[in-house]
Amino acid sequence: MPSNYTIDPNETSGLRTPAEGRRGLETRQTLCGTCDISCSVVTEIDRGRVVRVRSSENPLFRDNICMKGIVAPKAFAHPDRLMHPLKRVGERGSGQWERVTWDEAMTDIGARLQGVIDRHGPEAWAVSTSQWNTATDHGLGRRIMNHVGSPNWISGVALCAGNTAAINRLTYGWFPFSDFSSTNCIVLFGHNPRRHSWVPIYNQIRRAQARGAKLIVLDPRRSSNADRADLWLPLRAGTDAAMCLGWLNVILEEGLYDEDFVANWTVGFEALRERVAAYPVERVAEITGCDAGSIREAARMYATSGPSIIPWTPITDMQRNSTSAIRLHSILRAVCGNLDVPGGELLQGFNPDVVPESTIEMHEVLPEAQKAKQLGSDTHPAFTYRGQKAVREHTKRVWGHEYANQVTGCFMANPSATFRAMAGEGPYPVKAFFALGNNTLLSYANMPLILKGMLNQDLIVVHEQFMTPTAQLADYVLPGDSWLERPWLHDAFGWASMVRPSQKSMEPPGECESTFSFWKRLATALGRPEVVPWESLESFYDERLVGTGMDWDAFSTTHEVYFGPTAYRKYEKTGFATPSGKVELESSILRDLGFDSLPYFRDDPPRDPEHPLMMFTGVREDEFFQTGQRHVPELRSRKPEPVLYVSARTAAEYGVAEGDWAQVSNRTGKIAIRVGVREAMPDGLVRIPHGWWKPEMKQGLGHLSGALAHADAQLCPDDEDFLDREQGIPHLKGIPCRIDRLDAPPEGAS
Ligand SMILES: Nc1nc2c(c(=O)[nH]1)N[C@H]1C(S)=C(S)[C@@H](COP(=O)(O)OP(=O)(O)OC[C@H]3O[C@@H](n4cnc5c(=O)[nH]c(N)nc54)[C@H](O)[C@@H]3O)O[C@H]1N2
Ligand SMILES: Nc1nc2c(c(=O)[nH]1)N[C@H]1C(S)=C(S)[C@@H](COP(=O)(O)OP(=O)(O)OC[C@H]3O[C@@H](n4cnc5c(=O)[nH]c(N)nc54)[C@H](O)[C@@H]3O)O[C@H]1N2
Ligand code: SF4
Ligand SMILES: [Mo]
Repeated sequence: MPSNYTIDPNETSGLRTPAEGRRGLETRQTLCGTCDISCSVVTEIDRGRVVRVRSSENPLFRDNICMKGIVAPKAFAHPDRLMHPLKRVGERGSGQWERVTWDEAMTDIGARLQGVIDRHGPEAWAVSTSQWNTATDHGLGRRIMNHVGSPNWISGVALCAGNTAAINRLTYGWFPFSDFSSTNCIVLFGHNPRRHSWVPIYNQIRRAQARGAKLIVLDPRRSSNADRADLWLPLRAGTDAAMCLGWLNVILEEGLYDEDFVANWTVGFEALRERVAAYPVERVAEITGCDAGSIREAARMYATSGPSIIPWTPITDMQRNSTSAIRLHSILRAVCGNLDVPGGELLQGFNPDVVPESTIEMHEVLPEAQKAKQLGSDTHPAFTYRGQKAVREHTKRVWGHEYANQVTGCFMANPSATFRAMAGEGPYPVKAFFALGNNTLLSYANMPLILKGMLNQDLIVVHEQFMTPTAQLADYVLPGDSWLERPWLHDAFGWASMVRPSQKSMEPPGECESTFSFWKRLATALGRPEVVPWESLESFYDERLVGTGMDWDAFSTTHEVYFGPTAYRKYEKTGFATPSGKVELESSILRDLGFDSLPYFRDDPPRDPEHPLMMFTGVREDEFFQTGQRHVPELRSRKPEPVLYVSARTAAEYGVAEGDWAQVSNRTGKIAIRVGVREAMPDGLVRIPHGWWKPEMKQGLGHLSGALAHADAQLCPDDEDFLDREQGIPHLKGIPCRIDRLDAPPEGAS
């Protein structure tokens, strides 16, 4: 995710802090890419290899490092690291590979992709990537797809910040980021940063609390941030939208909103008031399971302590009511006067000196007829080209860019619709699938459907560092470099206007290459070398940095962070980038798309007696980033097995105890998992960790290194009842399930 680092507005740019290596070792100023928060770190290099990673000395970034960053040099030097291009020789998923050269691989990939395009049209090519991890894609994948004619790009950002960016734009035209530095009140809707999980945000919250800022946490579980909060509301999982409606009810009824801002800069206030009146606090208390008194207290605290922030949270990105919940956060920010004010929610735009990824992507070359074919845009349009069409001209007017693609999430295909098309159940076939830095099988809902879709492909290409379950099903597995082995220009994905360089620390091992190089090779293999004209990442950066007056070399050796002076309340001059030019409390865009123009709460489907428990996936484990790192002994030894959490009473009720093996199942699938009894869990709720597979277990179809037995995606449904209406993203925060004790441990258990 883009960095929510808070910057003193009086500074202009943070010049590099000199970093001394131990024993005179060479150092590089780098951004850790092991997870998606990109901590500023220093690498120490001995005889061409990174031997140590430590946090930057710069006061802006000091102490931002976790165990995954520290262990990265060992993790990337692991003997299982993919070093050479591999071509499948047996049946798909048989685990039989032949080593080939990059040139052989790319020539064949180009020809086979062209064959799919010739047979089925360019829309038959889908790509799934994680901009977070690969980090050097820089929009080049979109650029090639746009030139070739495919709109079917999906990403993990559909469940994480990318979709939030798209939904925020519906209300006020841009996705703001929170100013922790001078805020008086922080509200965490579930979000739970820790010492080893997005440590920069953890540190910012702690610093804000130390200078007196209030903290409100909404979490069904007594999380570590709940423990340190001024107010903790243990709401029922999946009820965040109802909670926000209750807060608004209090805020509007008690007149705690910013009347001037509402009068001058919003539309739809009366309609909102009417909607909110349908959610009196008593009703909200019933829905959320929180007492009415603390709901009122929290609403008042947020509205009256200002400036207050509701930092982006992934929790409401993954709910049945996600669009309403995200809109409600936006509406709370706006009516309480927190937009674009110091200590509030900053709307920054792109850095004017640096060419943004949105420009690189060239969405303007994809014909409207191809945009219209984007999968899912007919049923769940919110973050597709169709859903975002109405903000295009206004974004151009206010932010200077028609296709501003914040957090890469504003013009995506719908993942579930894409997997259905891959499985032959869509409006047209998808027959070629590329995954770059994304363990697709495990990283969306409904793994059985994704598997079916992958088995129905004519061509699968995976660019990876390790032989993941997804890679095991590919026709070609291509070895990716790591963040230690490439330069990187981090433009905060258009979320903030801050730009940071990361220097290359060492040469990639074997034949590992960057995604930049992959896309450049693909453009050439498709007979379109002019689409990626830059010779190297460095020359590409030289061009993007022209407006700074520096080339990459000068920029990366002198700057650790680059930003301009912060201006506030810019909307007073430009208006907001919405059709009305105001904050749309009632959304004209959603109305025109055929949806409710006001936020609402849709309750769970009726309980199913076969599956009496509720589960949510998440609560990231400190040791791993998403589906990664299970191969790293230093980390895995701390957490050898997946573990669910339940309360003591729920464990007793279902006949399981701490350390037992259990089966968790529902109508989508089943997994085997160890039981952990935790006081912090409410009764009846089960927490399932994300992304489990075991690299040491048997590879290939039928096994997939334990992913079939352990991945949370086996339990996440994506039928309509469990999809958000407007975006079509899956509900991962309130899925029915049951727990049964297993008499014997599953295969591969330690
Ligand atoms: N079922 C389910 N799905 C989810 C979630 C969930 O909780 N449950 N969480 C969602 C969230 S919050 C997010 S952010 C997304 C995350 O989705 P992603 O960020 O795509 O994460 P992963 O799918 O774990 O894939 C990362 C893969 O990239 C590889 N990799 C790492 N660095 C590089 C690199 O530099 N180059 C290349 N080529 N490969 C690299 C790693 O080995 C790993 O296999 O998933 C979302 N999907
Ligand atoms: N070590 C480590 N750090 C990571 C990651 C990792 O994989 N490992 N992943 C990174 C990524 S991509 C992301 S998106 C973040 C995610 O990290 P967080 O935002 O912290 O999300 P989770 O850890 O999934 O869950 C946070 C809290 O949400 C609560 N919760 C569950 N359901 C609900 C609900 O319906 N409503 C509310 N209000 N709360 C609920 C849970 O009890 C939990 O305490 O972590 C990032 N940091
Ligand atoms: S939190 Fe850890 S893994 Fe993530 S960027 Fe920072 S050091 Fe790297
Ligand atoms: Mo995420």
